[in-house]
Amino acid sequence: MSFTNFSDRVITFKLVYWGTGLGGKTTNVRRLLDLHGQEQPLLASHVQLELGRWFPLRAFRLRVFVNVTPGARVRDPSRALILRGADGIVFVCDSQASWLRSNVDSLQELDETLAVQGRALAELPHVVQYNKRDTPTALPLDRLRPIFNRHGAPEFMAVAREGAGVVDTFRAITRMMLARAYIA
Ligand SMILES: Nc1nc2c(ncn2[C@@H]2O[C@H](COP(=O)(O)OP(=O)(O)OP(=O)(O)O)[C@@H](O)[C@H]2O)c(=O)[nH]1
Ligand SMILES: [Mg+2]
Repeated sequence: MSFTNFSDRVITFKLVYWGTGLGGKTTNVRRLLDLHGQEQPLLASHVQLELGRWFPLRAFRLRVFVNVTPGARVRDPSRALILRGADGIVFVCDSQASWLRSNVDSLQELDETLAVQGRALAELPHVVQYNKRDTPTALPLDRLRPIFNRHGAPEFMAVAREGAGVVDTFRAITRMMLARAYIA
């Protein structure tokens, strides 16, 4: 849940990158740290990005706690803990054909974990990132979209390793979280 500190004039969000193991979640976050001139921790699983002031809430500085879920196949209860109270979710889909099943499992686990927490993806700010578009077996968007973007969320193609699509993805979800913070 976003938190507004009126005396310091900072709005804080919790953002979660969710997706299959090796899909490129940590690569996204490391790129974001570089772009914001922040140092790279050993593990970039839980980092804090200082964004400055964004239109239209110029009176406040934005701070985003970015959390990356460990994506290994085995179910890990820490993923539920990380997800709890998220203001926004980036679902990172590995576009490679051989990863289709893994992506499906990951999305199903996201749905189930949210349900246990009394929430649903359809009602949460979220975006879908189709990563690894540079790989030879990357599936066409028409194939991936019906499976991984059932709620018509903003979606982005990415080659996170080269930085492509990383910022667009992050800006979109941050705008959605910001809008939710003062509208809803
Ligand atoms: N070809 C290609 N490789 C990528 C891309 N993005 C990330 N990778 C590589 O994919 C591997 C896994 O990336 P990570 O960012 O560690 O993936 P992750 O989702 O954090 O994985 P877990 O921490 O295991 O859940 C690394 O070797 C990255 O360099 C991409 O767009 N294209
Ligand atoms: Mg990782």
